Amino acid sequence: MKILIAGGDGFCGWPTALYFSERGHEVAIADSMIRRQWDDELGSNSLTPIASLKERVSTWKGVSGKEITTFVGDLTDYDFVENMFRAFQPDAVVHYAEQRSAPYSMIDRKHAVFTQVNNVVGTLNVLYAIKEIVPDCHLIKLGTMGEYGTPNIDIEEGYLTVEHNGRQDTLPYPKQPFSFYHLSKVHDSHNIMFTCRSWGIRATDLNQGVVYGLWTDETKQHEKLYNRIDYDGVFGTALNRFCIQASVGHPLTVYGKGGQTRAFLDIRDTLQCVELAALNPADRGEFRVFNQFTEQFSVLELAERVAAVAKDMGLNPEIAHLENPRVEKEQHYYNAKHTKLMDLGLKPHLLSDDLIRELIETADRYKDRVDFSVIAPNATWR
Ligand code: USQ
Repeated sequence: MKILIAGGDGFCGWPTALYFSERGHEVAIADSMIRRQWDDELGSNSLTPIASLKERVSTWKGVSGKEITTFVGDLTDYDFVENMFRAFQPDAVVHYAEQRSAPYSMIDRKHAVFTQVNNVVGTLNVLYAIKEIVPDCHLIKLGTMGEYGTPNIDIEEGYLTVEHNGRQDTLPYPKQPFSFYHLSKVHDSHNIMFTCRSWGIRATDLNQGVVYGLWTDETKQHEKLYNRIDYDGVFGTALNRFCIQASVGHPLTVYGKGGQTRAFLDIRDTLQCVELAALNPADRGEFRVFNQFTEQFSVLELAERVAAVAKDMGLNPEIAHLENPRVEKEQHYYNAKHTKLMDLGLKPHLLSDDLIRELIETADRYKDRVDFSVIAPNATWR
């Protein structure tokens, strides 16, 4: 299969590109390199040192003998998108190329506008390129569990069957997202659904939870293949941040009470899920939605898990309850369905103490790279 990985230099995209390449698919990466510029803007960095995209793909060629094509450019530039689609003619596009941080989108007006323009326009351009150039191509779009928010009823996979005034219909599940970033993915979902209905596009919206972990079979093979891992208050996410904090002796930053419950998955399962979607494409005109996660945890539960492992390792972890910079429920009902990927054959890597230990050890190896001044959350929702 010819697979285009948009956002293929990022935390999920890079390991996905290697995973498909390893399995014999013809892979191309599209990336504007903007994730690296956000590090410069925020004065932050990846815990692990990361090679340039050029070095990454040439190292992969050396290690595996396999070629990955790269297209460096921005999806909001339609000339770039059009030329790339004409040159590569993908059978599937895995679309990660979005601004994916909720706090970044909430910094100020400029960052909110940037996030929504970047994400919504980039996806629209991909939809037009599919329609005009490769109408049979399957769009595998990374959405987010955060599109649903935290309703007081079970969360279904994309759709809810509703009875109203004696009539029944199956409708898109109501969306109550957490941030301007999460809203951008809601807007994407609506645009994609519309083009499935109007143009017969085939699409899968993967509503992914919070991804944790770092290492995959491929990224482990050479230090120039290492993946990035974020620990700062803007791009770092709950579990990975807690492991790195425990390792370097920073209090674990639970926001508020910590009863916020979210859906989580191991990065190795991200790769499996995307592969399952690619190998079992949506039909023409179908807008398919999968909830992509394996377990749900409250933030405090995760901090306690990490603290227990860290203690076992002889560390002295502390859990801090910081004033919550976000506007979100800190105690709520949460029960999200996630059977569709399991039905396709997903074999989950559930959260283990071994994985937490490995992350703490990785952070210890690179502790000199950790800048304490970027750990605190600085963007507020208010
Ligand atoms: N949180 C803390 N302490 C921290 C970091 C986060 O208590 O140090 C809390 C937040 O308040 C929130 C929860 O943990 O309640 C999750 O926050 P997060 O920063 O780990 O993840 P989030 O902002 O939700 O975004 C991440 C990814 C995003 C993806 C989303 C999936 O950055 O791209 O869409 O996870 S989901 O959470 O299901 O919406």
